[in-house]
Amino acid sequence: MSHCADTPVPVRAYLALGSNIGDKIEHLRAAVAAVAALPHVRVIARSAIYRTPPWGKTDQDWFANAVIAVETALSPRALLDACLAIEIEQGRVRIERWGPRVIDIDVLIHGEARMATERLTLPHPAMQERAFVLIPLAEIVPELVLDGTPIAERIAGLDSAGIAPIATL
Ligand code: A4P
Ligand code: MG
Repeated sequence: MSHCADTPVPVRAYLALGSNIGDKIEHLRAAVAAVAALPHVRVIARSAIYRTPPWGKTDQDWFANAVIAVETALSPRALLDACLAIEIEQGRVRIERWGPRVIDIDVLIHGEARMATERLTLPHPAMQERAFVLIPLAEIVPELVLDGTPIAERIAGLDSAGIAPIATL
């Protein structure tokens, strides 16, 4: 098989989804449908939807969280911009850091990409501290190793209290 120089080889990327306003489950499902409709993006795996206690800013409603795997020819920046556009389309308004949100879509990993720019840091810098990200991620890619540590080992070192699957994505 050959590839044209101007046609990037698709890479595997992982996206984290979160919602804690209104019909959370429906918001996650709508976001995945929107991701699946993007050109040059194919959804290849989806975790369950998990109910998770609020992290960081704890005086807010529980979250619905999930992770999907995609295969994409989009660059990291193009994929991020597409995710941010979906957030806006679904009515996200940024009020406060870590505050309530209709939908949050984070790019966790994009192939082998490693970068730290003003717009985008990859792999996502906070994912290793967040059971609400790693538990759904481990469901779809249990063999993942993060900076030399198997994902299950990472999860074992985190507080997973109150995190449980509640629906299919
Ligand atoms: N950005 C940089 N790197 C990335 C990346 N890898 N993926 C930039 C996505 N965005 C990235 O994001 C702000 C900017 O980060 C983006 O415009 C992009 O250019 P944001 O989502 O608007 O910011 P935020 O969500 O208000 O702040 P922050 O720190 O990103 O919040 P988090 O980390 O998303 O945390 N508890 C539970 N249980 N479940 C949750 O989902 N989420 C949060 C928010 C807090 N507590 C939670 C949950
Ligand atoms: Mg975000």
